[in-house]
Amino acid sequence: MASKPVVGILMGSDSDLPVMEEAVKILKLFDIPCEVTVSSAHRTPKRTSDYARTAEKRGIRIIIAGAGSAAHLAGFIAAETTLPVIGVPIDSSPLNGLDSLLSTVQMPGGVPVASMAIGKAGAKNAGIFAAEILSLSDTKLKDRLKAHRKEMARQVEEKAKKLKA
Ligand code: RP5
Repeated sequence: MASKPVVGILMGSDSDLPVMEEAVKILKLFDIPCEVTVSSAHRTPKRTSDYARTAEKRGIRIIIAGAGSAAHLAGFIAAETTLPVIGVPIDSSPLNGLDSLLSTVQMPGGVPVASMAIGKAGAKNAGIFAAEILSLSDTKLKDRLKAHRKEMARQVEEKAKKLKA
């Protein structure tokens, strides 16, 4: 039987999936069970609110929310829960995500959203950041995160060697 999800990934539209898949990939890499769903702050506000209000009771420990344009999804969710909320600004608009970045990062004091970078890099980092939070109470996960960093460094060294040759 699959373990219960501890990270909830939400996105404002299914068109955000190609970006948000980067977060899913990372969580899978670290064997962190997650659930993925679509819910919009403006198209389905009740569904989004219900999700945020029930997440903690269902065992979710961190929520990752990705949205584009006037991206209020992460802030909307953060308003309904004290779970850590990680926002991913999606580059789906004519402004290439600058609008989403500002909407996500500029939360008024009192209700935080941890904003990542725009687009795929941000979604990837959202997955890693969620893993880092969970690793505070999971030493095996912390070791795996350290090994992941080492592997990244090894790959850079390898590329540098090839360039030199
Ligand atoms: C936002 O509007 C979504 O998060 C998406 O990035 C953008 C476009 O949505 P669709 O029109 O593709 O459904 O709410």
